[in-house]
Parts: sequence; C-alpha cells; structure tokens
Amino acid sequence: MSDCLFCKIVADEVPAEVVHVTERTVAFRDINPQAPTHVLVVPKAHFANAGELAVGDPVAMAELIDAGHAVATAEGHEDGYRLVFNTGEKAGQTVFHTHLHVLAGRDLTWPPG
Ligand code: IU
Repeated sequence: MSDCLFCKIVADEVPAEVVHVTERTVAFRDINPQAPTHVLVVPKAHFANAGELAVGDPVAMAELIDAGHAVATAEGHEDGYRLVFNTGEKAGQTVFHTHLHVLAGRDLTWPPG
C-alpha cells in the first residue's frame, strides 16, 4: 500500500532502527517506547491487522511471533516479555499494518489499561 507508513519502513523509504529481519518480517524500535525494550514486528506484506494476517498468511503470522520471541531473547528478556496486537481502533490500534508489540525491561502490570 503506497500510503502505509509501515510498508514504507519495510521498503526502506522511511527510516527506522531495524533490529531484526527474517524472510517475511521486519522488526524496528517503536518511536514512542513504552518500556526499555519496545520493538514492533511487522510482516513485509501489507495486512491491516492480526486477524487478517492469521487468515491471509498463517506462515508469516507464525514467523512474526517467532521473531518477537527472538527479539526479546536477544535483548536479554527471556525471563519476561509481553507480545501485544492492538486490533481495531477500540483496542488502540492507530497504524493499520499488522504489528506485534514486543515490550520488556520493566514490570508489566495486568490488566493492561
Ligand atoms: P498501535 O498498536 O497501532 O497503537 O501501535 C502503533 C505504534 O506505532 C505506536 O506504538 C507508535 O509509537 C508506533 N509508531 C512508530 O514506531 N513510528 C511511527 O512513525 C508511528 C508510530 I506514526
């Protein structure tokens, strides 16, 4: 999608601090981090949300979650991290290209706000 910010990051048309790349995913640091580690893992192909990715490309969805685990482990947080998909405006989704938040490095409370 030509007007999608995360598609532009994947295409290297918009700068981002990329920390991990796989065949189907790119992971980069969130510009407004909510934890010491706050990385977004996105599929290279455009899907609007997690549900669409799960149905449209389940292999990429599995790779996305695996990448999230790899990022958390690489940053030393195998003892505790959170993977989050905000799905839909009501859940706080603001960018409509599927992205997995990887959050770690502080105490993460439950339930989330
Ligand atoms: P959300 O789940 O759609 O609310 O998450 C979108 C995230 O994208 C949010 O944490 C933003 O800080 C982040 N982000 C970014 O990393 N770079 C950007 O240029 C923009 C948003 I716009």
